[in-house]
Amino acid sequence: MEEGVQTTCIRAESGLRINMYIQRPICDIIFIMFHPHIFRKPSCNESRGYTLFLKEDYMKKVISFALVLIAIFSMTASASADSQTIYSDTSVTVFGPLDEYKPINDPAWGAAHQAVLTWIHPLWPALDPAFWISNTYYIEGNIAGDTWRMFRKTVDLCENAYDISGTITANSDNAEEVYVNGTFVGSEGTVQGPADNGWWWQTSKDYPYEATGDTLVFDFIVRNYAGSSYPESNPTGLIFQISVNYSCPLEVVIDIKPGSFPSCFNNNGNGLIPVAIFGSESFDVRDVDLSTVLLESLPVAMKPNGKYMAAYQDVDLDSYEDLVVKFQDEDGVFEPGDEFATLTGNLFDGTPFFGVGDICVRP
Ligand SMILES: [Ca+2]
Ligand SMILES: [Ca+2]
Ligand SMILES: [Ca+2]
Ligand SMILES: [Ca+2]
Repeated sequence: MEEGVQTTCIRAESGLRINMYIQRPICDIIFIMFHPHIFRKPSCNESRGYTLFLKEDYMKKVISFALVLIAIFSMTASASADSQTIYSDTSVTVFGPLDEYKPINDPAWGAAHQAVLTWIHPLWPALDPAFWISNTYYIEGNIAGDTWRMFRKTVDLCENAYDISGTITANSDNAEEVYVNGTFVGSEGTVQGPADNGWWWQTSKDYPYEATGDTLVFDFIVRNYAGSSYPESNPTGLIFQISVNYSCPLEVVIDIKPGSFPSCFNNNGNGLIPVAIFGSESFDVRDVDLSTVLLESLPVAMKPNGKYMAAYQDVDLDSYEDLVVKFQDEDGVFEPGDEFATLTGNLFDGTPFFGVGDICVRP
């Protein structure tokens, strides 16, 4: 991804949609500022950019604000490659302690709390710039027996992220189990069963993982072995570094029922829904593999002769060829009240893409 802010504004009939390639903290600030005016939750992603969907009555104000933003952040913002590195800090949530082992998501873990920086044993190895964290600075309460804590870090990637993999490097006092999106990926020390009192806190362990999903949830169950009642002689904590490598699909511009707004159709389980997929300088619609295109779960409809209902034409007269595909509506795919539908597909080279368009479903 090239440096700088790349901004495109698309005037959807129902409002304004702005894509900006900006850094995550800026994205978060914008979301807070515009929250009452956003009609679709934005995706904050450094590599894919930030997509705002704004209500119609707010469009004019936003246009001027967007221009200011471009001026400000074109100096500082840079899009990253599709990778992130996450370090343990106080953004992690923590559950427990419990005095017995429970699996992740067990109701016994109770409410989540923010992690705090914990007292650091002088012999614990560092993993800069990650922090040793726990639920309290000093270990508390029932330290005559073993205790278990669960730590959770949630990482947003992008819509329809794919090819997700990375390595979790973690260390804990005394033993940990590691999960990604609920799947066990490894452990060090004995988290369940009799404690073996190995000095597992001396060493970090690497946990390679692969995953699917727009969001990754990393869970760590950490067991502190029973020890003396003096907090500084039997501390507990977790430290980790997580690399995440992933790819994001191309986002393309579509118009469901091209040229008409609202884009209404009857929810009667029959009839054809046309969708325009707009080409651009960087997106040649002839690269689209029609056999992979779906509107939600609907494939492109076929003609009696076995060919796809698809036509190449310049719908918006911008001199770039567009692709109009038709979908046969089916019961249960759309419901009255649905406001958006997502079109997905692959290019012939396997690159996935998606686009979101407004819909209006007549009962
Ligand atoms: Ca360890
Ligand atoms: Ca300990
Ligand atoms: Ca439309
Ligand atoms: Ca066009």
